[in-house]
Amino acid sequence: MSLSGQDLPVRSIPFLENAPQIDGDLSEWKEKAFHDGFWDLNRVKVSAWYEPKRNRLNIDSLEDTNAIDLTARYYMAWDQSYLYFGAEVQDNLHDVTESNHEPKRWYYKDAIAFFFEVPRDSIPERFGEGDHAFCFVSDTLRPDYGAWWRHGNVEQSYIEEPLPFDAVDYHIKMNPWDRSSADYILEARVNMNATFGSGNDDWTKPQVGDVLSMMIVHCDPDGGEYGGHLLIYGKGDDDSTWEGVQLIEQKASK
Ligand SMILES: [Ca+2]
Ligand SMILES: [Ca+2]
Ligand SMILES: [Ca+2]
Ligand SMILES: [Ca+2]
Repeated sequence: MSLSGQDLPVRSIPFLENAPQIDGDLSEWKEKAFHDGFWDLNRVKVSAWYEPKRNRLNIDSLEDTNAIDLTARYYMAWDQSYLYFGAEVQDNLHDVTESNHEPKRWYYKDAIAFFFEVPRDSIPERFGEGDHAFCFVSDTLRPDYGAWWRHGNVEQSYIEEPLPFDAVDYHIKMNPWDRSSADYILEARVNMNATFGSGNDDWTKPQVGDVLSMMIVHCDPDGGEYGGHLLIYGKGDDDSTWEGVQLIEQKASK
């Protein structure tokens, strides 16, 4: 859906001329990508989508509350085939295991999920047709649930499955700045035709001007139960709370 005038979203995802190497080093594309600074709980608290029940981090009784619990920068870009994702994360505790593990429970582990509705509409839906979440667990072993796909189609909502092997590539690099063994960089790409286009006859290749909805969910349980979450650009699974974002041409080089 193309919008114009006052409906145009504030945020935009730039096109990449050269495909990045998915190797855990974002330097070749991060300045050409969408990014808007560091996010932590204090910044989310003053955002329009802040809700204290969902947006919170676990405070362990033994935790140094002056240390960084979770701070991250997120990057996004696109080309004809892929959406590209990057994140540079400062974290105090690496936590990718849990006692009630199920493949779909990325939200109980250190993980970053990118939610999209394609194309954006104004109908409130919860993982119905057009809603997609691409969820990456910060596990360098890359288990088969490590890159997860929650989505919907005409008949069914909340379809939960691993991202198809040939639709995704990602790399997790731990402790990239020799600061904390829980710090990590995520670099990933997801094929749009294999996900947005899956089972959708109306799907057409992405073009400059296309408008999507998006939200980022960053999970940080740090040894606790479900609860360590930052929700950015949205309020939860209701896609009508997600912010609009437009695909644009490449950023002018500096
Ligand atoms: Ca790279
Ligand atoms: Ca943390
Ligand atoms: Ca919708
Ligand atoms: Ca953590």
